[in-house]
Amino acid sequence: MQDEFFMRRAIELAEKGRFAVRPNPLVGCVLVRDGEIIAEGWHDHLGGLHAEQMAIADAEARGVETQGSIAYVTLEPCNHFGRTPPCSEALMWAGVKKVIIGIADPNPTVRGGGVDALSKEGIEVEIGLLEEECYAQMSAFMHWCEHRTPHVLLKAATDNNGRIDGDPGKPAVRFSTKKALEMVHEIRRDSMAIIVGVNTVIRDDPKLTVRGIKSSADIIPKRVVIDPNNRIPIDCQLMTTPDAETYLINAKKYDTTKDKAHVNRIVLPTENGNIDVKKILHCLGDLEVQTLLVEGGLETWKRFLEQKLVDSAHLCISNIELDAQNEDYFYKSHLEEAGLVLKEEITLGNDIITKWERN
Ligand code: AOF
Ligand code: ZN
Repeated sequence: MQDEFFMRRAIELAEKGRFAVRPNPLVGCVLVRDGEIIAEGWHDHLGGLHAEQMAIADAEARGVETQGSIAYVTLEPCNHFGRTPPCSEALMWAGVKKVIIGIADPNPTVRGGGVDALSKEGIEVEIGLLEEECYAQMSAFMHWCEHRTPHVLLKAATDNNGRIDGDPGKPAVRFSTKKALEMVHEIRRDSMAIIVGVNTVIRDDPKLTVRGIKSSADIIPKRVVIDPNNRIPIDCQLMTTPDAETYLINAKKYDTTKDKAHVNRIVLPTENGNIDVKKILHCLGDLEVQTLLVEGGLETWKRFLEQKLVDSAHLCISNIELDAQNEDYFYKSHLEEAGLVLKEEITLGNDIITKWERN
């Protein structure tokens, strides 16, 4: 029970690095002696100390002896020289007698190495304490290590008939509550990239930035447009505002002399005029994008859903009626057919937000 208490504290500490460490995982560590926490650490920002090293430095700074202590760490200590020297060595050097680990590190560059290196030095190692909680906290990193593609979240908003668009040039759906709009920006902030089809850019000229909520300049999501035939208007917000990197997925090389510095182009092959979304996911995975938000429109949602590439979805149904001339509809059944299951339903004023997960 005591062990769980200490690991829970390590998980709590890891949370302090949320958004600032990606694409690295959230990791926390406590050093314990005689049943008491003597030092704490967490991975605080990309390129910063790893959790174990911060905990050791914390002890040193306060003149606390680490010899003979037990380390509780949410992720297997690394055993490689990356942005920082190996944590396995730091733990040995600190004289830790035992290391209790939440979950093994599936990153191919460090896999298994940490546990082996510690065991070889005669340090006792236990693995798997509160593994599920540790996994959940690092799920984006874990998913990416396993598949080398991002976790895909689809976000759609409709009126109460399932219509998705009203007047062009205005936001697709005017949510009836401020909280619902804030949720949209929260899921943008939680994503490392946001993808739309070029038709959405032509129609709505979105900025695809995080606004109106607490955020950080370090975590600006990339903006990605599927645009095989280079139809993007040169004067649209994505092309003219350098607020975030913009990536255009094209089917061939185009003249880029008019592109601003924040615009990047990626050329991918087409099949029947379409770029395979699976290839886009691989490409984004190579750019270390671990979480992708699919914002629309209908064509783009369908392409991801048809290939069963959507891992979770948020569908907001607002109690309003959009322009009756519009014929684009999106229903819960689209999600069900793609293997998604309803997990949660939240009512915010006149908006109903449903949350879906892959079964
Ligand atoms: C640890 N403790 O606190 C973290 C670990 O780029 P680097 O050098 O920071 O290394 C990143 C990799 O190290 C990351 O992909 C993951 O495998 C592991 N993260 N390991 O021992 C930590 N954040
Ligand atoms: Zn490390």
